[in-house]
Amino acid sequence: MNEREQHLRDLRAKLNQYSYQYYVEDNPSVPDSEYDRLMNELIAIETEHPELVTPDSPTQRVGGEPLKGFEKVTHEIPMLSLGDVFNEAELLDFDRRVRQAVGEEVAYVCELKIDGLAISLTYEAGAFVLGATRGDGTTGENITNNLRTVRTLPLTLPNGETVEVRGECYMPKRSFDALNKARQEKGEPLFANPRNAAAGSLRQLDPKVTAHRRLSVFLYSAGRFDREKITSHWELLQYIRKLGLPVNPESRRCTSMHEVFDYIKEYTEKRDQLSYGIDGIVVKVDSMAQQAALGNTVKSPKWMIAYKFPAEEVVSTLEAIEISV
Ligand code: NMN
Repeated sequence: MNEREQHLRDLRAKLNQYSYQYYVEDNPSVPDSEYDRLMNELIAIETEHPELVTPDSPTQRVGGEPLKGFEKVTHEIPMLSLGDVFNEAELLDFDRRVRQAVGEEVAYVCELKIDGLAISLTYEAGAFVLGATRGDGTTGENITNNLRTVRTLPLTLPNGETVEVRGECYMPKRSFDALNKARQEKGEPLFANPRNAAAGSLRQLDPKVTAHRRLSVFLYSAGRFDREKITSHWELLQYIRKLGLPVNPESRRCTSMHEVFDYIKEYTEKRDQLSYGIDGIVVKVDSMAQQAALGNTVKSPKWMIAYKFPAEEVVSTLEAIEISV
C-alpha cells in the first residue's frame, strides 16, 4: 500500500468513527467543522483519483446510480415472521406453553418492537456487501445501495468479521415529520406513518432519494454465528453491539413474567417520548437451548411473540388497506 492509499484508509477510518459517535452514540467527539474538513479532503482526493474510491468509503453514502429494478436475494436461513398477542391473558398463555414445553425456568429478553421494516445485512471480511428486505421470508430484494445511505449503518466492521445480521430499518419521528412537512409544501401526498415512509424510502430505485430520507437501523438478530460461544439471546445482542452495529439500548433481560409486565407498562407509558415509533414489545426466550427445544411453526418461531399495543389491531388493518390499494 502506498502512502496515499494509507492516508485514504486513515481518513475513512476517522470519518467512520466520528460518524458512529455522532449518529449512533449521539455523542460527537469533534466539531462539525473538523468532520467536514476531513470529508472535503477525502472527496478531493477521490475526485482526483477515482480509481481509489472503495464501496465502503463514507463518500459513497450519498447514493450511487439509479437501478432499473431490485434483484432477488435468497435468505439462506429464512427470515421468519412473528406471532402476535393483544392482551396480558394471551401473553400468559404464551408463557405457559413455553414453560410446559421446556419443563424448566425460563428467562425472557424484552425488546421494543420498532415500527419499521425487517432487513438483513451481510458483511464479508468487515465490508458491508449485501442488504436485503425480508420479502416473503425466503426471497427478499437487494436494497444494498439504499441501505448504504443509512448513516447509522456501518459500511465496515472494525474487526473485519464475516457475518449476517438482522434487524429493523426505520424512520425516526423527526425525519418523518420533516419529510411530510416538505411533501405538504410541495403538494405531494403525505406518508401515513413512519413505517410506510421507511418502506417507500427503501424501495426507491434511486438511492439519492433514499439518502435524503434519513433512515436508521437497529440490529437484533444474526443469521449464522458461533453457537458454542453465544448461548443466549442476551449474549447475542452484546455480540452484535461489539461488532460495532447499533443495538437498541432499551432491551432488558427479565427473569419473571412480573418483570415482563413491568417492562410493557413502562414502555407503554414512555412510548411517546422515544425518538422512533414502536408498535409493541417483543418477548423472546433468552436461552438458545430452550429456543431450539421450542422450535418453529411454518411461519414463526415458537420462542418469541409480539405483544401489540392496544388499538394496534385496528391500525394494522388500516395499514393493510393502504398498502393493498
Ligand atoms: O452527510 P454526513 O456526512 O452524514 O453529514 C451531515 C451533517 O452531519 C454535516 O453537517 C456534518 O458536519 C454532520 N456530522 C458531524 C459529525 C461530527 O462528528 N461532528 C459526524 C457526522 C456528521
